[in-house]
Amino acid sequence: MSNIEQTLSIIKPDAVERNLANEIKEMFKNNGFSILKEKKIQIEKSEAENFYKVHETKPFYNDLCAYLSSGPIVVMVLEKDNAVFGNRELMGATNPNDAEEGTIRKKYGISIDKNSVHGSDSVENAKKEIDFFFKD
Ligand code: IDP
Ligand code: MG
Repeated sequence: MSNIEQTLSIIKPDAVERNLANEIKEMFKNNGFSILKEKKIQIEKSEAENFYKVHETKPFYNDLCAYLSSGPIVVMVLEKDNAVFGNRELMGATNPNDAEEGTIRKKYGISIDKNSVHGSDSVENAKKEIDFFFKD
């Protein structure tokens, strides 16, 4: 049975800065994702703080929010069968050193903070994150 889902993907500043957005988008398309919506933006630190609210107690929260707002990002709504899990698989582990061969983070990630992409971790969070960036 098919289970079409949408998920939110962000190409983070380290990857946009290295002009990797098109290559990363090709990886999504080659893995069966449709890019339904897409925009290149730069967000304020306060917006990053709202986006990453779940991490507010973590020691890396401040650096994470400073980083996500440090340069342009590409925000996308991806769709395919089981898109949330499929995107997490294609992204690879949070730390690029632990990511499997063939994943985006293995291929392009520099470090645990500059790990090139964000992806929603559940269907519920995907809905919230899509609304966060694309609600008119
Ligand atoms: P995820 O991006 O794989 O879902 P999360 O645990 O949700 O990973 O963390 C969000 C982001 O915070 C990560 O992508 C990474 O950039 C950063 N991060 C996570 N853990 C650490 C850490 O221990 N040190 C520095 N940055 C971290
Ligand atoms: Mg996460």
